[in-house]
Amino acid sequence: MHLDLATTSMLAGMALNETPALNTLTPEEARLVFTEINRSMPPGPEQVSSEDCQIPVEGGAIRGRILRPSMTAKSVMVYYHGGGWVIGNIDDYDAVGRHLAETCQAIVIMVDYRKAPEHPFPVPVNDCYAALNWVDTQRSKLRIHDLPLVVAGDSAGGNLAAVMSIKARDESGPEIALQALIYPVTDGRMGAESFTHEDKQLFLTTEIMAFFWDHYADSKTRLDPLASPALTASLADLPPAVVLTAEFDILVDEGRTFAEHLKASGVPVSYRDFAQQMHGFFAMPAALPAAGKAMAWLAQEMDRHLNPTERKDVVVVGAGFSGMYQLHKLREQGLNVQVFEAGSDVGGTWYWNRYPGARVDIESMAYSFSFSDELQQEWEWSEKYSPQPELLKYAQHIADRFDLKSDIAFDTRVASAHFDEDTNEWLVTTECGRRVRAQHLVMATGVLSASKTPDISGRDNYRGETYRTGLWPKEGVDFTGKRVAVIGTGSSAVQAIPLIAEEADDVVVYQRTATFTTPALNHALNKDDASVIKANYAEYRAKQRLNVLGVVDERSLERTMDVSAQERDRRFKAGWESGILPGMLFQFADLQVEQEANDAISEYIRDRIRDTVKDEQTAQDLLPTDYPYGTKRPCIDTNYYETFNRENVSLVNLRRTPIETITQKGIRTAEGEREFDAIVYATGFDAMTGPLLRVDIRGRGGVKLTDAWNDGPRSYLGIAIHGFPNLFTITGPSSPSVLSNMLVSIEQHVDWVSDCIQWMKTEGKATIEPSDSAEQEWAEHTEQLANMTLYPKANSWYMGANVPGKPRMFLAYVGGVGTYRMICDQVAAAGYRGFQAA
Ligand code: NA7
Repeated sequence: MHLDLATTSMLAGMALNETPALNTLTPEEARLVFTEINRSMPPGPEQVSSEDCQIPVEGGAIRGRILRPSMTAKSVMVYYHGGGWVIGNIDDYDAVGRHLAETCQAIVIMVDYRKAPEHPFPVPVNDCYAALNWVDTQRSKLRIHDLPLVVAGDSAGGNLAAVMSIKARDESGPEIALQALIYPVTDGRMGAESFTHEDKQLFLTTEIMAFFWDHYADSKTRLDPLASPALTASLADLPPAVVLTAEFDILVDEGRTFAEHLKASGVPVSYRDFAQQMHGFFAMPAALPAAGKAMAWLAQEMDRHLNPTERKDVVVVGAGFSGMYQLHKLREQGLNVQVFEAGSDVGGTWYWNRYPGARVDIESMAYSFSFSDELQQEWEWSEKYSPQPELLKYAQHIADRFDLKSDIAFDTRVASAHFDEDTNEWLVTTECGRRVRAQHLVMATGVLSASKTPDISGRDNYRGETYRTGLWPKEGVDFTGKRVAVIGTGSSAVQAIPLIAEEADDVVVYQRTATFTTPALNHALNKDDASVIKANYAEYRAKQRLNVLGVVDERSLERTMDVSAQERDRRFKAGWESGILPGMLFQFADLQVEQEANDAISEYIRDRIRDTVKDEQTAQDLLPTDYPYGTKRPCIDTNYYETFNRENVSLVNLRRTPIETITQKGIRTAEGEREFDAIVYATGFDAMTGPLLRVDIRGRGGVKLTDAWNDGPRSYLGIAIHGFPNLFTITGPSSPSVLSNMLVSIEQHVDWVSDCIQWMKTEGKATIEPSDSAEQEWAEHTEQLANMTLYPKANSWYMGANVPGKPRMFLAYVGGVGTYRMICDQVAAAGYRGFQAA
């Protein structure tokens, strides 16, 4: 016999204390012993409020206790305590009631029914039924209004709860939404095989059970179905049931058989036998960890029965480009998909980032979907780099064109996603309480969607207008005539500052780290140029897919220091004048690998800053000097450096004069306070992991993703996570993701995930997840590659360095989009090598 360790030591303690067997005592003595045992246990959660009441019953009144949980209650549970109808009372069970209230989020009403032998059957039954009716008729007085009614109990209390369900059905009594039966007594004949097992005679022995029955009902009356519910003619039309038994309990067979009969009668039943547990374990929540687990299971099953859930094949979180394409693709495979989106419309990044100047920094002809030739032929971009409103229109066009909106729930943020091992499904719950079960969960939550709360002291003091680039107001902002502070100088600020400066009276830029940016040379897109690409789009897309960054330009294979200084300058100039993001980086093969090569290109860019910015100190402050070019996300801009030549723009170098605090009127540094009408936080995102970790995701064994990723994100291919079956992350950490043209990476991931889901369907697989070792190998591979580059030299969001306390590691795959695609394809072709499917 393998009894749970905590239970074993508890039994040993009872033996040491020479706790007498209850059947050797009088009922009064047995009650005292039982009270003593309970008194030795710690009390239940204090935050539960408690109020005693009198419940009228035939010939008098009995005590009741109303225990209210600290959070909003989801049900009202009338609880009948155990004790063989002879012993126990609501004081003995106070801790149990409190734990139940908190765990199950229920208002628990404990009923102190009268006990045998003074009050044999049917008095306890009648008391319990009177209490049930009383609760139901006093709903408004008890402030329980429309909450679903649950009857619950353990042992003899489980018997009473089962009997209440039958009585309420037969007498058209209160509507019971659920019966929770904890190792219930169901059959007065005591004939189940488990009664004969030596190793099940713990805490409750056959002799003690006989002692209880003898006091409760004589040999004839105990066969009444209201004493032995197992003998009820029909169990049909009873409320859904949650039945729990303990492995080493003489009642295990009675409970299991009753659950089976309920099920066979068409009653929805959740049944679980708790391994290594003895009778009574559930009522010892403070002493036995298993009791906590059993209560959590009960809460989960209550939830399942009380709150109807919808059933889908796949839940997709997010309706940006990834979520939209994922929906389209899976629908084409005949699957039933539900998408949840926090915003009021599609578009993701392009829905939220509406700040002035927001635009894509990969050419639009490249940063667009290839999956539909009609779409890519018919859609017309107006500029080389499309502005945010046009990108949003593109997203809306796709939603309409492929009729996606009917399966997207907008304004709906997903709160949690828990994997249910019993059904191999994800239970997804939204903040507004919608619940959907689905075999697969696709997190299409984006990589730069969790706007970082700026970690600057005094932020809440400020009385002026406050804006965050990543959460920009839909109606836009008019800065005319205003004094504006911009904090941050990443890509968003680089795009926004020149336009804010054109509007505002005065702009002060607070810079912590100077940025490298090169001219975007944006222009209206020439129709003929677009037509040339469109005529050869298939070839163009094929090139993108195999390119390092997912674009069409090729990286030179030459090393920087192998050419003359003149040739280097010529190439750097060509890069500077190319007007594209990789224009500089693709000039040589080793710019992101060799420090000397990088020094050369970094210095070239610094020279251009010196050339452009007239004020010497400002120019000096704008020079990025403490990280290699390209190791923080390089920017491309329109008039960024030139903007610092404007009269109304100034720069504060926070390395010299850090922000001391935000004040009511502005910002104070060591050089004094400056007042502003508006502060714009362009302070970035909790990148890559933030969007995933802000959802309460729990995998096998209830393991939280936040715990699994405590030391940094781990996944296989950036797509799937060990311990989190059937969960897919589009452009997740340790995939090329932010180091690539996102649209190319999104299409590749969505195609791969869709194929995988199709494969599972064809092969009849219920689950798929990567093995621990495959994940480990991928982590080592990605780390090795990153360490071969200069990336780890920068305190960048690529390294998680912009969020205090975030583990430092390189968050993307640097091996290139093409190589990565080949690896993913090979994994699939080899029958999903590294994955375990069952
Ligand atoms: P980024 O690139 O993370 O830029 C954020 C900027 O805000 C950066 O200059 C930060 O300086 C600065 N920052 C962050 N916190 C502070 C505090 N507390 N004080 C002062 N300055 C601060 O975000 P973006 O939105 O510009 O761009 C994100 C990506 O979107 C971009 O790379 C493109 O891929 C699209 P730091 O460098 O941390 O010293």
